[in-house]
Amino acid sequence: MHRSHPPMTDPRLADLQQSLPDLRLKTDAADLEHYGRDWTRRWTPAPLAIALPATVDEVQAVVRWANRHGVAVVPSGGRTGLSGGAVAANGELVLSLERMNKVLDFDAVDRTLTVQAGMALEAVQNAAREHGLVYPVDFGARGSCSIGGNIATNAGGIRVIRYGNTREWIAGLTVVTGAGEVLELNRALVKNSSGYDLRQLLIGSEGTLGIVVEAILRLADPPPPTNVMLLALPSFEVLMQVFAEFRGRLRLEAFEFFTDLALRHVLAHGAQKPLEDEYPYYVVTEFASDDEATEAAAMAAFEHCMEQGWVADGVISQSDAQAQQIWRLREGITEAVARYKPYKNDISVRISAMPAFLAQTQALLGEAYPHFEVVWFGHIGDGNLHINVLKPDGTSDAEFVTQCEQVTKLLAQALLAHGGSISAEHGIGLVKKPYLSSTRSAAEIELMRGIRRVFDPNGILNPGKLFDA
Ligand code: FAD
Ligand code: 2HG
Ligand code: ZN
Repeated sequence: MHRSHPPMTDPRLADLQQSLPDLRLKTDAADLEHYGRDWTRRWTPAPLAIALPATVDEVQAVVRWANRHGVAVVPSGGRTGLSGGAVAANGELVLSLERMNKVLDFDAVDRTLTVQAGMALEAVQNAAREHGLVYPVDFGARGSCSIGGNIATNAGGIRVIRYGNTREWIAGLTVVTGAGEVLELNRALVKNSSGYDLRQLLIGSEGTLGIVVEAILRLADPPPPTNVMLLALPSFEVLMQVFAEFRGRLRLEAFEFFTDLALRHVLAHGAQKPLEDEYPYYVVTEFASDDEATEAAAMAAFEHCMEQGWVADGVISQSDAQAQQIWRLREGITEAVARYKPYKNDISVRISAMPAFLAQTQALLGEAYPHFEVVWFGHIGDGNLHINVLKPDGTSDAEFVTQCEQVTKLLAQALLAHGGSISAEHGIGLVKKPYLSSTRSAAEIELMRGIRRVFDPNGILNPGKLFDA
């Protein structure tokens, strides 16, 4: 087996290598660059080194070493995060879970899959399928994001409307806290009324309380056969009416939206044009369709929306390949706009507050960004909008971010007024840290700080992320 043991000039690393001779460490410049950044690409990577443990014991030993030397540790999954949570730009040790990527157990009675945290989401989905069940959390980064990262951000995705967020599917967790203790949380119990549920506290904690090393995942029955429909809408105002109509008649698996500008970028990136004409707004919806009655209900919903003038055109998938083509229009947006270094907003309000919030936000952004391309899309059925502002050629990165942050302040105020959230599913990380108080009260943030001190008394886990200590 090939193993690289780079010369450890830093005495702290020399100590780590000496106390854990089998631990894989990387310090090459290319590795520091690769593992030091996530999808945000805003910060210059500058980690001390990358540790790639293979066992829980190694993770624990690394955390104890970090406490002894006062070295910050950045837990790292697939680094597909969009909020800078896995960025290491200040001499931290990146602790990558990528070698801990195996299925540990399947239990047919409990209907659970126990996995190591570095396993990719797609590999988890495939493993569940091998047992005739599904792990239903799903989104575009499935091939490269890790289950540990999903848990640390409480990831959402395209099927939340039916299955909820990652939180719903975690039956148990093994974590190494910032203090270096190993905790086994909930152990797959269905009922457990024995005090604080620390498992839930760890979910969405963005690597600031503990390192998730293993997870027991609940699995679901496979969904019934589904159909996918693309709907073209003449205006934003009718979006929620179309949603109500489809939700009222069908068992929805997904209800997603995007604008014509999003579509143009995805088409320019290689997707196939779905409809003859162009329209300002589009919806992709997937719904159970396993008999004539559900097919008739889908047609009735479509026809009703056409009669009302809420839908102008549409197409329904006739094959799996066509369903995938339709999904590509929605799922391909993030990759298609990546070259414009977008400034991303990931916001949510209660579904019932969506129409009023949409109207206010459209007006606000129309005024604030007259010269920027703004790509709107998202999980509208969950009250979650992604607003990507594209950087124009010729504007420097710093100037662009400064301008966008002015607008985010206004957006944060609107969210505060509507009781919404500045981060629906991507996490706070570094990107949204200045706006946390638009979503959480001062008292809540102070309690979170206190909790962090209990789990991580020396503040070694992901310092500077989520909030400042
Ligand atoms: P990373 O980026 O490596 O890390 C994210 C955070 O988790 C960091 O704070 C990190 O320190 C922490 N962390 C990572 N692993 C661990 C661990 N084992 N223990 C403790 N902390 C850990 N997100 C959605 O919610 N819904 C979507 O629909 C969605 N679609 C996306 C589509 C694309 C194309 C891309 C690029 C991203 C998308 N994302 C989406 C964002 C991202 O994929 C998710 O946030 C994902 O959960 C991150 O997983 P990761 O393994 O890449 O985490
Ligand atoms: C999605 O829903 C992801 O496609 C990514 O959450 C959103 O790129 C984004 O802003
Ligand atoms: Zn999303």
